[in-house]
Amino acid sequence: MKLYYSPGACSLAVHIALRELGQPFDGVAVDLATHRLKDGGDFYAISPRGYVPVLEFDDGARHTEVAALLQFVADRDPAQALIGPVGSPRRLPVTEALAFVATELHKVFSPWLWHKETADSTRAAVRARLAERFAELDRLLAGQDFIAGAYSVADAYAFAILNWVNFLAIPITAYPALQAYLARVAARPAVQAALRAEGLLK
Ligand SMILES: N[C@@H](CCC(=O)N[C@@H](CS)C(=O)NCC(=O)O)C(=O)O
Repeated sequence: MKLYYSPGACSLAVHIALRELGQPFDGVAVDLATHRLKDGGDFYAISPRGYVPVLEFDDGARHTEVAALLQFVADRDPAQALIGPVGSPRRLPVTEALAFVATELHKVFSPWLWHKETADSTRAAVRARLAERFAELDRLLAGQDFIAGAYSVADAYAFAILNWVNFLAIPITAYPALQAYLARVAARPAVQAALRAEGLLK
């Protein structure tokens, strides 16, 4: 299995999940500025939208979408420890949180705050919406350690996206529980290993 990723991008979520569960994979780095692989290959030939992450299977099948890939990776663990069995009381909060992260965090940050051409008014509106979501998460995480109760693939996703505050210099000191949460997730050995493998940690 191959994971096409770009350092620090949303693909980090899938990378973390694979490492959390000890699932073997080959990482293939993509330069998102040029949409080229290290060997010069055209990433659009692999991912027509030009997006990471892509999981490629040994039979050549390729699949995308962070929330779907995380469910797939978590379900390959016989214990389903990072998601819970279908229909279980654990599963709904985890899949609910995956959808929340995808639509209320990931696609609020991206593409708006990553593109120079985004108008200042749009940038301000996006930051205001994110501030509301950060405040909501801060309230939630003041009462529990992880976003859906016990640590789950939703935390891998939330961490990958919320970690962008560091790249975008968005202060989060007003959200101490959220800050503590990010530190808690970052300290996990699998997260450290993924960050290191992506060149984001020395
Ligand atoms: N809906 C997709 C979005 C993936 C996405 O936004 N990927 C970004 C990196 S976080 C990307 O590859 N952007 C490259 C581009 O816009 O050309 C998913 O959830 O996987």
